[in-house]
Amino acid sequence: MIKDNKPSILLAYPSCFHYPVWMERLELKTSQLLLASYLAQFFPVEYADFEITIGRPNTETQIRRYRRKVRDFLSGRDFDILALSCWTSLSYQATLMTAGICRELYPDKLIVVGGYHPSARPHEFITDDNLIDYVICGEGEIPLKEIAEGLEKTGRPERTRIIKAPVFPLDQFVGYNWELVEDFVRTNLKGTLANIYIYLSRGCPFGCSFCMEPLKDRSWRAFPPEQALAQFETPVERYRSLGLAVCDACFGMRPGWRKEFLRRLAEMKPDFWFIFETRPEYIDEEDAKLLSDLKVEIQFGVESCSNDMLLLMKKTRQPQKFLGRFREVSRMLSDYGVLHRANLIFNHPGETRKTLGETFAFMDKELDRSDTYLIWACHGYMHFPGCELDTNMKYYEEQFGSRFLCGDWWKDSSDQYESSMLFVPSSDLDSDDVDLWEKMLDERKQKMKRGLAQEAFNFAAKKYFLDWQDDPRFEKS
Ligand code: B12
Ligand code: SF4
Repeated sequence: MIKDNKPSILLAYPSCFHYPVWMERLELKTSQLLLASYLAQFFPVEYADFEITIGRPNTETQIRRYRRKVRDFLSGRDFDILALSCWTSLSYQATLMTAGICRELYPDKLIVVGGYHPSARPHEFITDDNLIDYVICGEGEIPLKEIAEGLEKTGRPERTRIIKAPVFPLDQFVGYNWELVEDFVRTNLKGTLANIYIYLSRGCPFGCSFCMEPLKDRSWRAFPPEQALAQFETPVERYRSLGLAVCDACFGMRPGWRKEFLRRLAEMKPDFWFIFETRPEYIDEEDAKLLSDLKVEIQFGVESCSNDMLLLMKKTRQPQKFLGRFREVSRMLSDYGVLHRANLIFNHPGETRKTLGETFAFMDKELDRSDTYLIWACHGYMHFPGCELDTNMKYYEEQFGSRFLCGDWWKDSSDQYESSMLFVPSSDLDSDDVDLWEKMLDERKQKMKRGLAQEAFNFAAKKYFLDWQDDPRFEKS
């Protein structure tokens, strides 16, 4: 029975199946906490995360155990709405299984799903038995509130309804309510969070081909700088965190906001690591100076150093300018001793030997320098649904001979990490040449170590390239 027209919401992350254990990340799901913090103003909300409490099942036996544990958890639990966060496509199978268990136990309870996969593929949640009541595409705050408010009157809809969420407006932003996860962190994570991932803004005006962000509202909305900094205080003190990563899609897009935020951050002199990802256009010398006294790592989504690839990736309309800016900013950050990382995606559809050559030629110029603070983070393209590339596969197949061999991998029981990369970027990089980028990268491994300043080398050896710790240059501290 719903009490005082305030249905209680169980907001759960169902975990993911068939994802390699070595990729295990047990971070707190802060986007889910942010959603819970908003809803908790109006309704009783419980936060659950089966990835942390049950694990990531990979085998049939582990999945049977998962089913049993979820059933035990839901049995006799007091909630009116089960809200499942199918945050990425990796959680598709776990979401359907958890919804199924809930339905077996409680034919009348409302089940809602939201997150990136439902936003990308809402129809995949429509089943013959109308297992799920609402599928929310986009930001969940407003639709969930409206659904909960109407529940007593309307009950379960006859058929699954797909709802396109309106943009969540800035004037309704609320800060993180850490009380909602206090028991959870104490019971399941020994009361500590070594790294905290936090969101201070939403929205990104760009439309990169491989990214799902453009499916959400593109308008940039941020907590005012003072309020943004206040979000750190509780978790850092309470959970003895060593690092705080701002995970915004487009950190610091507005110069006025960024400058005030960084000035206040510098005044705060935090003793934790501060990590954020941004674009080279959004860092200037004034920012670098402010950051130079802090423990900071800036990550740049450079993606490729080939003009053709950057255009194809829709990263920028002016690739030469973009790369020139990155080079300039990176050298300036090295001069100020600020650690920074360039993220590159290799084998994006359309990649050829020529574009690989262009990227490595750009890298070589930077690798020939000494005492740098630039770390290269290189990864092969992973195909996730919902981005431009996913809707335009035919174009890439016809234009470049790309071959998407992964199918709907999120429905399979093979290793989903490997499956999402089953893919040929172009007819030029088919067969044995699919791995050419890895070979070209291997040839540069020594240079990647040698060019780094001592501090940057130690940092990279501790965080990214653990085998570098065997290098005589590594200094333990
Ligand atoms: C930050 C981030 C991370 C952080 C997460 C930190 C954390 N603890 O929260 C880290 C680095 C750990 C990460 C890891 C991965 N990520 Co990531 N990540 C992002 C990123 C940049 C930002 C998301 C954001 O801005 N959130 C802001 C908050 C406020 O919004 P939100 O998360 O979208 O949540 C809202 C809605 O989704 C919705 N919602 C969420 N849950 C629910 C539940 C219900 C019931 C409802 C109604 C609504 C709802 O409401 C929320 C509030 O408005 C996105 C997008 C991008 N630009 O690249 C990718 C993105 C989500 N990541 C992606 C991927 C693929 C991954 C990895 C698989 C990468 C990898 N190879 O390992 C892993 C998987 C991690 C996992 N555990 O499953 C993909 C997912 C694509 C897909 N189709 O599934 C994205 C979209 C990037 C892309 N390629 O387009 N990621
Ligand atoms: S990759 Fe970054 S810049 Fe590009 S659309 Fe996604 S969030 Fe925006």
